Amino acid sequence: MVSYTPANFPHYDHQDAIVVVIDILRATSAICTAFMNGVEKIIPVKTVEEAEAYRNKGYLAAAERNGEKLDGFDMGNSPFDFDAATVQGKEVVLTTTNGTQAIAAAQNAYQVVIGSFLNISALCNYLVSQDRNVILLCAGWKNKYNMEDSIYAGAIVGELLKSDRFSTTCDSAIAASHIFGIANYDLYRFLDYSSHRIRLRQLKLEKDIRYCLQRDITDIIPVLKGDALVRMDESNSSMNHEITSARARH
Ligand code: 3SL
Repeated sequence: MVSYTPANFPHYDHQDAIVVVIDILRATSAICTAFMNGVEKIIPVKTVEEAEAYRNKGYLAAAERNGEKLDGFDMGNSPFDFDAATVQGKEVVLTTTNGTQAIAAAQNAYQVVIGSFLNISALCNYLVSQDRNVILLCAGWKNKYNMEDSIYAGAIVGELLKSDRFSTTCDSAIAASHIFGIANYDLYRFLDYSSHRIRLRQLKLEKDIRYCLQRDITDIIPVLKGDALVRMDESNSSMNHEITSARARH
C-alpha cells in the first residue's frame, strides 16, 4: 500500500505493518548517508523547539525548514552535511519540514524503516524476507503529493511484486508503480519540472538532487528503535514493535 502523504496515513491499517518512510529529497537520503558515515543514532523530532532542547543538552542538531538550514543549528538537511568528520559516533537530533513529520506519523507501526534510492536493494531484500504487510509512506510536501517520493514508492512496489509473497489491489500502489515505469528512463530528467526540484534548484542544491537519485550505495537500513533511528542489525530488526508494545503496557 502507498500513502502519498502523512495526513492520509492514519487511514491505513498500520499496527502490524512495516512502514517505509520515504523523503527522497532529502530527509531519508540524508539519514541513510549519516548512517553510512557512522552516526550512532538520529532522534527525529517534529518541532524546532524539540530540536533546540536537544541541542541545549549538547546533542549535534540538524534543522531544516523549506529547504534551508535554520540559524543556530549545526547542520541542515543536505546529505553533504552528514559527513564522517561531522557525525561519526555521534547522536544527532533532526527536524525537517516533511520527513520527520512522516516518521512521527508512523511511530505506532510494527516497524518503521527508512527508504531512499541509496539503500533501495537492501531494503527490498529485507521487506521480501519478512512475512508482513508493507506500507510505503511518502513524506510529500506539507501533506501534498510529490513526485519523487511517489516514484520511489513505485520502484519498491515493482520489486515486491516480483516476489510470490506480495500482491496488491491498492490503487495508490498500482499508480505509483506506473509512474515509476514512466520515470525510470532518467529520474533526474523526469523530475525536471517537479515542485521540489524547482525549489531546490532555486536554492542552488542541484548537487543534492543528483546525489539523492543514486541507487545502491549502501546496504544499511535505518530503523526506528523507541524514539531514535539506529542502524538495523539482527538484534534490533523488530525492536520498535517490542518497545511500542512495552510503552502501551505501562
Ligand atoms: O521536508 C523534508 O523533510 C526535507 O527533505 C525537505 S528539503 O529537501 O530539505 O527541502
